[in-house]
Amino acid sequence: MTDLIYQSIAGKKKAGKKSFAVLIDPDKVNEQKITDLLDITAKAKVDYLLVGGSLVISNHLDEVVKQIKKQCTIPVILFPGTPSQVSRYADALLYLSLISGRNPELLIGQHVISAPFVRQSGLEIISTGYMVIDGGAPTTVSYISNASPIPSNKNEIAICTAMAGEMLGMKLIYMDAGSGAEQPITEAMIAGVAGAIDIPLVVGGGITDPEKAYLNCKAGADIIVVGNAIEKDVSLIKEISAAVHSVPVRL
Ligand code: 1GP
Repeated sequence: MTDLIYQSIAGKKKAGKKSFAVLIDPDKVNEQKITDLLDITAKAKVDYLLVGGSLVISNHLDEVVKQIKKQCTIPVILFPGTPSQVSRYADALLYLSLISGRNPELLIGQHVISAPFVRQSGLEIISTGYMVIDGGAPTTVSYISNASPIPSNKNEIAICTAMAGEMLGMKLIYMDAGSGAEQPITEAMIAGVAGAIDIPLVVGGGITDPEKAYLNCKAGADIIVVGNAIEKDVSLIKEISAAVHSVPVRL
């Protein structure tokens, strides 16, 4: 098993470079949509494609990933909401443990069940401390996970949770306000968490414009993830990517 994707993520962080990841929900795409999306993502110099969702109903994950791999060279990272969302055709998988929740199934239970076939997939596994932050409205992830999100103004809880995740050996922290969140994560919380950990920080949920993406990066996010907003307006891909990549390098 290689760790090329993680090396690229960690290398960019070390160089002070910010990255932009587009989230593709397999339920919301067909062949034509993927082709159109990939054309735009390649031109916009998107760094990563995340594939997954908290509730994937369709069963064409393999086909979606295969098509993406055939049509572009951007690394494909699985972002699975359930253990069944594994495709060996991807480049890597975020092995998410919901460290902000207190549901043992999502902390370790489902990992135990899925461990043999995750290993068998040969995918690069990126151990990820997944933290759900209250985004102002109940989202699929908070309902499905049956776990309360961290209140949006409790920065110290987020900071301590991320620190614990890092000390437990996780390689990434992913702070998520949930897809379509009404309020994205505050810059104050992002800055607090980024200042408390050395591992790369991924931020997503409810980011709908380039300004917010830029400010999140300045606050300390290393990778910005956007899904919902670009499903509605694909022209945002170019704008958000340009904003993320324009953040001055700070070592
Ligand atoms: C959700 O962080 C991702 O898990 C992206 O959220 O769909 O709101 O961009 P949006």
